Amino acid sequence: MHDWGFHHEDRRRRHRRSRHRRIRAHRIGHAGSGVPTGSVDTTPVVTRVDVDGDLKRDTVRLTRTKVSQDRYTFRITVTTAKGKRAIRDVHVADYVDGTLTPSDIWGGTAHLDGVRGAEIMVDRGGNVGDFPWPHVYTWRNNRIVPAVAPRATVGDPAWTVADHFTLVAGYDFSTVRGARQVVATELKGRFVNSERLVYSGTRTTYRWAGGTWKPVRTTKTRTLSEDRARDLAGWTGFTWQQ
Ligand SMILES: [Ca+2]
Repeated sequence: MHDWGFHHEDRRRRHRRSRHRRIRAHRIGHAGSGVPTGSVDTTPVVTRVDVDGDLKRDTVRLTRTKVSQDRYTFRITVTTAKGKRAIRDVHVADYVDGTLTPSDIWGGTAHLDGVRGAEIMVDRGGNVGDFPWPHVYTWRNNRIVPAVAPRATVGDPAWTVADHFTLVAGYDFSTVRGARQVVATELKGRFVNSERLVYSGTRTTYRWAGGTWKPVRTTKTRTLSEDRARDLAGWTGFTWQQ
């Protein structure tokens, strides 16, 4: 039973690695044949979306500003349509070899909370390990600040997203009677025999009120099949814009 679990994990990890390689190959291909093998393409990610809520599109850039022995510094720069600029530095541990690029950690932009303007997501996990470590940033009072996940704290604002045999977690966003709402799912996986993995856990509904996610109710799930559980993994109800 245990062995099977580890095989399962290996398989997913291999799958992720090969996908990652394909994406990287694609990007290098895009940069043209002049990129020598082994060099790091640190081309910024640049996108245009309204961040400050005035309905005019702003420019969002994610750049890699520094690599030290044990961490990267990436920088989010938002330049508004009116020309205001705000920056936020984001650190990512360097477990590998200094090759992480802005597009590797870029998650996209999307309107999540009840304040007008898009949020910005980056994965501070740096594509290492079995779980992403998403951090979301938002525009408040001319600054870019962490958008704290429901149930999280300013000190540890990360969102919990997983699609793994031990844990499935995700967020389903919607607008209900004019109010933004999110249902956070956390399910633990359990093998009932060597072939069959099931999940159970909680789903908590939060509503945006008074500038924060207010818990509304928590329900326990029944025992869910692997397929049903995985439908609840990650970000649903919207699409991160690249
Ligand atoms: Ca704007």
